[in-house]
Amino acid sequence: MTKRSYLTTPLYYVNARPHLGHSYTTIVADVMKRHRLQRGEEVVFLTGTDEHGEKIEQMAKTQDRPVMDFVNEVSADFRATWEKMGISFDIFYRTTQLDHVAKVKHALQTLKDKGEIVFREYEGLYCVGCERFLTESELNAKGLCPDHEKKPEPRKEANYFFLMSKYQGAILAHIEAHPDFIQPEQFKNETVSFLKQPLGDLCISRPKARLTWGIELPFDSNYVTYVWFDALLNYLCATGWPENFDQGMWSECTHLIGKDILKTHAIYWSAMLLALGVKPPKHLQVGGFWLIDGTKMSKSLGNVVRPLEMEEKFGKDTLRFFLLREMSFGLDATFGIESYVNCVNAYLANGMGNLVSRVLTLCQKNFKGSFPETSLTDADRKALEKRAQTVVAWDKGFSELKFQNSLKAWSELVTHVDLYVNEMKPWALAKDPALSDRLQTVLGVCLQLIQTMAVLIYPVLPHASRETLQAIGVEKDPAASVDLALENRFEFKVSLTVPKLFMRVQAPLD
Ligand code: ME8
Repeated sequence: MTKRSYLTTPLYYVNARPHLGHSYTTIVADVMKRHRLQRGEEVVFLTGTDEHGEKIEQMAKTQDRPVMDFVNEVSADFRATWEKMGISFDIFYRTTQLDHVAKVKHALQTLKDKGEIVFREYEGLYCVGCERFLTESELNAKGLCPDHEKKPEPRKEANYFFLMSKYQGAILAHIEAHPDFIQPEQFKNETVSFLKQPLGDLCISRPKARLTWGIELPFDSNYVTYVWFDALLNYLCATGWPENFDQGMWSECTHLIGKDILKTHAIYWSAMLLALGVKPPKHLQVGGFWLIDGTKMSKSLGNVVRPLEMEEKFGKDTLRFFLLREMSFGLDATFGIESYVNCVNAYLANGMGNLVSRVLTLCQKNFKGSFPETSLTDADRKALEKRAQTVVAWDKGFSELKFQNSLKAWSELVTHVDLYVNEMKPWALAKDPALSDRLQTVLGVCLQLIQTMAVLIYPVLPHASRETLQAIGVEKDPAASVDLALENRFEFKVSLTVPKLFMRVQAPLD
């Protein structure tokens, strides 16, 4: 039976335009999807936008625009950015879509009926500037709101609470019973230590007096739903829950997120699911932050890098390669144009691009289209062994979320072909007509190795992969099956034009 899986990114807030931080998580999901498709799996990939809440309402107000117009525009920008970057999402989910709103209300009513949601007075320190309650630890040394330099006022507000604290033990037990639920390990440990402290209940409503841009509570029209309670449900609703719940799809669900939203996913979401009688997702895979000058790249800090601009400047798919090569999944990494430029030049322009053009130029002059398997020498067979080894190392990297290791193994294959060419000196063989057969074999081995290199890299560099295969006359689609990577071929119709895969680039001077 075909293995099915379900991959999700966070739903991004529409109070800012897509930046490099968002694209990292989205690219990782896309690369994982393409990798799985090549291995015969069916994959549903969900991304989308989170469109309710105070931040968004405020942002629309500052621009003096109707909130719905504003969220439509920014959501469309996210969608268009991912489309232009070749992100192969299947579902683009918006929390303002009507079916979502209805399902969130259904979830709320179900939990209310089960006694999992209660009405309580809440007393705390309220900052009018922030429009929210602050905790003691958020205040500065003078006891003021650090953003507004004002003393927050004690206020009583009645709200609805989801009895999350009840699930503390059950979440811990789930984590223990499923050691690969939260990955990498450090985030599992962080969650466990957080769960060793007392866990409070979750306030899931906002009075309409201070927020209207949200989903109205089905049991009290004076309130709207807290944005996280609304947004997290997207993952489940997209599987057809509740009426057409595709349990198979849900049971193979992986959420890819950044570490900033670990608590909401590992704890709030797990508790919500357990209360609804649904198992938590199979995996929560947590990435680190892209930093600029030592701080997190974020819209509020204004230090953002736009993904499309990067691709336009440095070449198609180069951002995908760079982000996966540069960041060890789960740890922070620093974004720098210099390292981007070095990476493109070293691995793509001088690496893959140069190799393909070197071998193809030699083939155009000297390759007659085929070579017999029997002509392979021990040295050739040894050189070809690297293909299977690279496939194993590549897949191991993916299964351990160590994309860097996969890309390192792949770059070693590129270097390996270069060394094989240097050693076999096809240009010297070409000078002696008596060595013409040997020359065919040497070039044929290079083409077989290039075939492997192109098929393997497909999830990360889909364009360069297809162009390379086309140029060596391999008509099969690398997206369809990874078996093509190790398919032995003794005939290649090399194209008459050498593809220019990657240009050498320079960092802008400014
Ligand atoms: O949190 N480095 O949305 P959001 C790496 N709407 N990843 C980054 C990043 C950076 N500098 N900046 C952002 C929300 N990200 C909620 C989610 S889900 C039901 C609701 C990525 O727009 C990373 O994946 O703030 C992070 O978790 C996400 O964007 C936060 O996006």
